[in-house]
Amino acid sequence: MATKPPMGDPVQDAPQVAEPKHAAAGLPAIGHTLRIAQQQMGVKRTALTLLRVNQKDGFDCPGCAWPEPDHRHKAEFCENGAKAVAEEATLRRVTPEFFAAHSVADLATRSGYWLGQQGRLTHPMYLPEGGEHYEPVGWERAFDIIAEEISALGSPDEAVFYTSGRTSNEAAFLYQLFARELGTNNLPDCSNMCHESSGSALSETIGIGKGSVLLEDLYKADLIIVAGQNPGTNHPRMLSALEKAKANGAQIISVNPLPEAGLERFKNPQTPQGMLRGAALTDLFLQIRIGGDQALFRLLNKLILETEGAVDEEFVREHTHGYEEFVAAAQAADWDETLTATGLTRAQIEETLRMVLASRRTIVCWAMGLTQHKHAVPTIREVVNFLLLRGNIGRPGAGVCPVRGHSNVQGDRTMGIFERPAPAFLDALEKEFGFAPPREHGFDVVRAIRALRDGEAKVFFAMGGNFVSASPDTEVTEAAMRRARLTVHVSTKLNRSHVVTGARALILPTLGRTERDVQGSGEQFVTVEDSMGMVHASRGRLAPASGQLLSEPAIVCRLAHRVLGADSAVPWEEFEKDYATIRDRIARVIPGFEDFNARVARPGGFALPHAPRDERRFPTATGKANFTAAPVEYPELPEGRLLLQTLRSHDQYNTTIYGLDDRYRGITNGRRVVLVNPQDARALGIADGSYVDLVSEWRDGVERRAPGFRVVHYPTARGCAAAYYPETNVLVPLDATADTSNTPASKSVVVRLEGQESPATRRLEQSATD
Ligand SMILES: Nc1nc2c(c(=O)[nH]1)N[C@H]1C(S)=C(S)[C@@H](COP(=O)(O)OP(=O)(O)OC[C@H]3O[C@@H](n4cnc5c(=O)[nH]c(N)nc54)[C@H](O)[C@@H]3O)O[C@H]1N2
Ligand SMILES: Nc1nc2c(c(=O)[nH]1)N[C@H]1C(S)=C(S)[C@@H](COP(=O)(O)OP(=O)(O)OC[C@H]3O[C@@H](n4cnc5c(=O)[nH]c(N)nc54)[C@H](O)[C@@H]3O)O[C@H]1N2
Ligand code: SF4
Ligand SMILES: [Mo]
Repeated sequence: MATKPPMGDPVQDAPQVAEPKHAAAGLPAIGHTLRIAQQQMGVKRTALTLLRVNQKDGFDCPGCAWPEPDHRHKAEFCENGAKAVAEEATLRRVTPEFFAAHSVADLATRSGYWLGQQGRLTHPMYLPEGGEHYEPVGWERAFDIIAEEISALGSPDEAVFYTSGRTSNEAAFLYQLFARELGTNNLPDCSNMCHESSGSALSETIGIGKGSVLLEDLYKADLIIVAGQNPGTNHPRMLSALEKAKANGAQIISVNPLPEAGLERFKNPQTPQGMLRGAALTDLFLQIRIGGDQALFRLLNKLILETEGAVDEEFVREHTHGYEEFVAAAQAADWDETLTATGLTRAQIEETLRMVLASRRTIVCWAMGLTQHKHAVPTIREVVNFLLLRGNIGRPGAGVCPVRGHSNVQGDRTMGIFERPAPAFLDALEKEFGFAPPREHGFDVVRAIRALRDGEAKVFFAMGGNFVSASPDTEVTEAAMRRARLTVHVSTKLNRSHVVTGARALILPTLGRTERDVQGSGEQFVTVEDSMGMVHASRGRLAPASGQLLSEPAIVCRLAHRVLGADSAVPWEEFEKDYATIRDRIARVIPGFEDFNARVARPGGFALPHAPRDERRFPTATGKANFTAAPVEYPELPEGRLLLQTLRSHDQYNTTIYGLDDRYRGITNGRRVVLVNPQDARALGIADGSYVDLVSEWRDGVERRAPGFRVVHYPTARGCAAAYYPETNVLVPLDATADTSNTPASKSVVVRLEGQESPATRRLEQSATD
């Protein structure tokens, strides 16, 4: 059986390169949206479906977690939202006949792109021990198999329950309830690889692991700093919000090793002027070296402290703790060290300071460019220090804005998908349901992989996602997965995690967001929480992709009922019949959801409480907002090496590949590219267009290699390189994680580039010798 992750088809993957773009959206985006959507759905279904995205009576966009504005247009979606919808609402199907025609070994040689392109899963499928093909299986038999393997475990802690961020609040609440009633907190989720560093840093410093701004705050800000985020691709409608903020007088600083097209200029497809000229968004671009952000904010903090009247002393006195220690650390910040760490000039930092001091209301937005580093948590804490100094938390137009990834990743966490649940949450569960939930912490993603690798976990269950492709150290993760007794995936689409299996495996096909969900009590809706803590309903309208699909809540209810049996303290059958009964329980267990059913019935939903934002109250251990004073860190780069960040192209949603283009970066028809600064490339003797292997260097001495990448000379910061995830996950060592949050450090991988002939030459040579 093939164990190596597939390289992608070399014929298909033949990257071409043109000049990067300097503006995002506009007419080409609309054409591109419709083309992709129509290929998957046809013309009529495209029109009907897209008109329902993000409408108050429609479904929540399955793309990112960016919030919807209160006043909605007819077309309330972006290009990448449309692609996410098309991916789910596709008319292509993966049927039992498909699995009969393709063995698991065959599927394991296909690229992730190919697997995803096959369409929606239609039937529960079972791979028996020693089997070569998945076979159709009835739902009841599938639940029996899971129950069999779970009851054979020495302890419930030998099972792992992963969640991706698309799962609804209702399904997530039931899923964690099941895991905990079974007796484990092994609830790793995609957040562990994503914004965990933000959650860690924010809970400690402001007392809640979520952002403190609402959409209106962006419109009131004087200064918005966007650090480590590429909204043009990953949160496209954030550009409309930034455009509006600018029209209201805000200035924007972007901090990024790459000049990202969307942040440079935005052509709003919803206005005629926008389509033509577009608006310049970034006022100041700080082309920072990878991992230099903590040093940058530390020096800015020192400079603020040195400026007469710049500190909001009243706020510091009334609301914060740890100031003296922080001041001492900030005073030690050093210009030379900061210039080295950031690659910026003195003039750029002075200009930044001028803009910071001119602003009375400042917001910092960030995403994976800050969270996926060894020192991600202290970096984000330094951002908090920066905002606290000038009282920029808990008043309009100011605050922290970690921009979340998956459309309900924040809601899943609110519902208790967390391997380290707060005691108060467990107490509330215990009181409501009358069983004693386990108190020991469970496995996060990295620990779950180790446990599977070491034979300590034997059953792996995933509520969505694509664990083996999204996780670091692909070869280690795949080997770990293959040691499991049973792997189970609740999924909409085929992906690599279905073909790298334990001894037995199940695929449980489920409804997507776009689809109608009818249960015993009639048609159901679910709820989601966006990146700004707004909760609202999502109601699918399309007929399900197949008559065999069960909803995620139904799958959990039936599984729990089967595994826990009559002893269960939870009315699983009632929950399956009527999701309003689940919401009644959520209302009693989770603060902020009081009267949930009534409030979510209102169009647009409601905002969850956020003490720092609403009342300037900081529910931390000290009862105040905490300044922190960690030592400044930045990555060290050995001679002749580059620091590689692994990021998203414009045509992908995490491990789902929509197409082979990255339009704004000028790359088409291929994904195996590595972007290198031309001066670095010259110094290393690597020509534009040449082919290299990426070899990662880590202290364990294991060679991790990703072969066959085309070098693209690209204006990234010096010493830095960029290549797409998930092809490069093979390079990210399992043990290379962020301190405190344990998030894989997938934005700072030390690599060397090793020369190689181009695949075309290799093919020619091969045919000459054949
Ligand atoms: N279309 C689409 N939308 C998505 C996704 C998708 O795959 N496709 N994924 C969703 C998910 S789950 C998430 S988490 C978000 C991800 O959203 P992003 O975080 O925007 O995604 P990345 O592509 O990882 O981009 C990271 C950005 O940080 C920059 N960066 C890298 N290292 C550093 C650094 O050290 N410092 C600074 N200042 N910048 C740095 C990179 O150049 C890049 O611009 O998007 C969500 N939305
Ligand atoms: N090197 C590197 N690795 C990374 C990152 C990086 O920047 N660099 N980013 C990390 C981040 S931020 C994240 S969030 C993770 C993402 O990790 P995951 O969330 O595990 O991965 P996705 O690719 O989003 O999952 C896609 C799969 O979800 C399933 N799916 C889609 N919709 C639904 C649904 O409604 N219900 C169910 N049950 N299944 C559904 C489909 O089968 C699809 O194949 O990857 C992380 N990995
Ligand atoms: S910005 Fe995000 S949530 Fe909004 S339409 Fe686009 S992909 Fe969907
Ligand atoms: Mo994410």
